Amino acid sequence: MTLADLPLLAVGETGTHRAICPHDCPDGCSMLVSVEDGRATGVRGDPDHPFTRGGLCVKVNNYVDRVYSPDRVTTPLRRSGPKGSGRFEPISWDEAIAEITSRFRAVVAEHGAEAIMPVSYLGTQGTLNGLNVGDPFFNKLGATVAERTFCDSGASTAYVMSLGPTAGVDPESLVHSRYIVIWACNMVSTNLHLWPFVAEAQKRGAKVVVIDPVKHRTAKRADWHIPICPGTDGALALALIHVILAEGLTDAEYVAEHTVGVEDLEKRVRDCTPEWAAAETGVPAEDIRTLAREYAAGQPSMIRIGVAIERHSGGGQTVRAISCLPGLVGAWRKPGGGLLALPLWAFPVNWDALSQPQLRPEGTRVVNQYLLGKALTGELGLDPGIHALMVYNANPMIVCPDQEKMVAGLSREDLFTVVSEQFLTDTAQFADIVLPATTQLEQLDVMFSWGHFYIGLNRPSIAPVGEAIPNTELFRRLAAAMGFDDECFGMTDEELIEQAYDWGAPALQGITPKSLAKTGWARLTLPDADHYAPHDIGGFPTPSGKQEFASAAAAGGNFVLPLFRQGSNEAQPGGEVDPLPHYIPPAHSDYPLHLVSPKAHAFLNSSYGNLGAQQRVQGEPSAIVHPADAETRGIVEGSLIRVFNERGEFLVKVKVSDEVARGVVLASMGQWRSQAKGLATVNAVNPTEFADLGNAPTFSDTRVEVEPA
Ligand SMILES: Nc1nc2c(c(=O)[nH]1)N[C@H]1C(S)=C(S)[C@@H](COP(=O)(O)OP(=O)(O)OC[C@H]3O[C@@H](n4cnc5c(=O)[nH]c(N)nc54)[C@H](O)[C@@H]3O)O[C@H]1N2
Ligand SMILES: Nc1nc2c(c(=O)[nH]1)N[C@H]1C(S)=C(S)[C@@H](COP(=O)(O)OP(=O)(O)OC[C@H]3O[C@@H](n4cnc5c(=O)[nH]c(N)nc54)[C@H](O)[C@@H]3O)O[C@H]1N2
Ligand code: SF4
Ligand SMILES: [Mo]
Repeated sequence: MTLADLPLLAVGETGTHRAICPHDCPDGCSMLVSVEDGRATGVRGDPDHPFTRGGLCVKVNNYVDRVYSPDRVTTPLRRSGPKGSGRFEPISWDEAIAEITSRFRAVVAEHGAEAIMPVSYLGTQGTLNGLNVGDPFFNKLGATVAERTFCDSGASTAYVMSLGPTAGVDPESLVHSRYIVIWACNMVSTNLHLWPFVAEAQKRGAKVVVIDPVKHRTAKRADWHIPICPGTDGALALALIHVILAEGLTDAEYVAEHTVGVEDLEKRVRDCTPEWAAAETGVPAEDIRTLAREYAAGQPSMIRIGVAIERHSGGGQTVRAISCLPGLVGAWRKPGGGLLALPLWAFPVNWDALSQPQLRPEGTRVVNQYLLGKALTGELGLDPGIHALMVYNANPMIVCPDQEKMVAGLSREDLFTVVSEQFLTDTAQFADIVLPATTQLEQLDVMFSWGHFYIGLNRPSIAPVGEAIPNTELFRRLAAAMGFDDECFGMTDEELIEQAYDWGAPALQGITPKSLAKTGWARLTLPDADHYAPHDIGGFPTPSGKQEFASAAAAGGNFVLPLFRQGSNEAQPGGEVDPLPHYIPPAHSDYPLHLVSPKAHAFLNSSYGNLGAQQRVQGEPSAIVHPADAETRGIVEGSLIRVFNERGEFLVKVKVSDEVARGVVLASMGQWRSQAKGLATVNAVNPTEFADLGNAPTFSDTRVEVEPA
């Protein structure tokens, strides 16, 4: 079966084409693309898709302006000025591939293959072109394995330790929730299409609680906003457990039948009183008691954790503690109850087929991309050092900490850097070779979602702009030029789709690439959201089959899931892990203010940070400082401030507002360095320390000082 021969609109044919938004966003929206005479003229949300419901978002509404932006990279480019000057000259694809492969070969000959490192993330989250697209090539090459724990790795490790790799609840079931706790997630900005389900529940009488140091768009729509000191959520969660156990608010039958370790948990939280947690978190003890009582009584109750929850020293244990709550109160019993984190596990993705881990020489070293600045400047003591870098689907200059070191590293004359991109990002500006990448309207892919249960097929609606190619084609060309002849390197996109999923799996009954080509998307074959309570009678994919308060997997030590490290199961991060959840306070610092750097409303990570329409919505780069903190520092609204610590500094305009808790500074991420006053953004001050589990970043564990600039 091939997709090519289906009676569907041909690429560029006038009419309405189907697509799926490519972005690293839980919503996975279904898009309709209008095409006239080979040119896309507009995109809109698919009204029939139960999650998209006819709307996209401020980032993607004008996607065609991204596709046809005059700033698109449309041919391969070779650097023609000093590193970082942004001066390039066009070259042919043949020249580009020849230069890359000859430089790679020279590096291998002189330093060994581990001197080459890929850097990639989720510019597109397509199954083919996304996270794992380069893995077979770099595994075969024997290059340094890139560990990619940017997002949700720590939370995923913790979640799997507690519950196993379960898809968990259906996000659409939230309409049935009676009590919804949105914990470290600015849903209205970052998971917009889930909000209507929450709003519907709220209309039906559910109480919506937001736990967040920031009174953001979502908090303003909640019934109760609980401001918390960043990095202390673990204390709050343990105190909630304490109250639930001490006051006998558990679902005793559920606990007895479907959970493991409640006696040990009870001992563990004995001293975690609301008063203790109040001192840590800044949340009054009476509020903690009220929250525990309401959460336990409000069945079915739901907790939606955001990604930021993992981002501090004890982030993993925080997720472990939070994940105990639904088991204790029996929230899993009914649709609308449980824990919503990453429903990705519902999709039967064949990760090993995507990564081809068996091609990798045994014992190949692993370097985490968060440490890239240090790796490039020699601070990690790597032997061999990194001499060639290939960046695709990522903008490390903006999304990684240690920005000053990143600049220093990427400026090295003896480093050969290739960047595959749609735009000359701050990273691409430092490349030796830039390669033009297609957008979603120009490529074929199958799309899973980490925010709903619909799989989708994205067929190309227009021909590639200029000489842009999909990532799959890029790695086919590189592999051919390197002489790699394993079967996977010769596969077409259609063939890659066949092996990317277990199409015979229960979740894909009646769904094939061919059927998806017709319908665009399909709900996984699971019960509908009104009747879906996957753990109503336990059945967790853990060693015990129960929810594990005391986790057998945790007792085995810390780990990073293989999908975040090119399929590698070797050399997992060290460190024993207490099988019971516990509290790890934020790291010590001499700087007084807590900095959080969440997502920008109008950018998608750093994507769109260069585009006018989104810049206008986002407004000038700014930081929010609490009025009391501003006053003691002589900072006035609208002025320029310096945000700094021992690692670096950046300059932004200040907004003085009690939207942030006292002692908290907010500077959203995504702004481009080249457009920032002082040529630095928020990741100039963020730490490279890992959280306790899954090598998660610690963005929410950053302390700074601010002063007038
Ligand atoms: N508009 C927009 N949408 C996006 C993205 C984007 O860049 N822009 N990016 C996408 C991606 S990749 C992801 S991972 C998701 C992430 O989306 P979310 O899960 O919403 O994560 P963040 O925006 O990082 O942070 C959410 C909230 O966590 C709060 N927070 C920070 N530290 C703490 C803490 O220690 N405790 C508590 N309780 N709260 C804390 C912040 O104040 C912020 O309001 O969004 C996706 N959607
Ligand atoms: N301070 C701070 N830092 C953070 C975060 C935070 O909350 N605060 N969040 C972290 C999180 S959750 C994430 S997910 C990461 C995100 O990190 P990244 O995934 O690196 O996100 P982007 O900045 O959007 O960069 C993706 C790049 O890929 C390019 N691209 C898009 N599609 C394609 C394609 O098909 N092919 C190729 N070759 N390129 C393509 C885009 O143009 C864009 O420049 O950032 C992390 N960094
Ligand atoms: S970025 Fe998210 S909300 Fe916006 S269109 Fe894409 S999937 Fe939908
Ligand atoms: Mo993310």
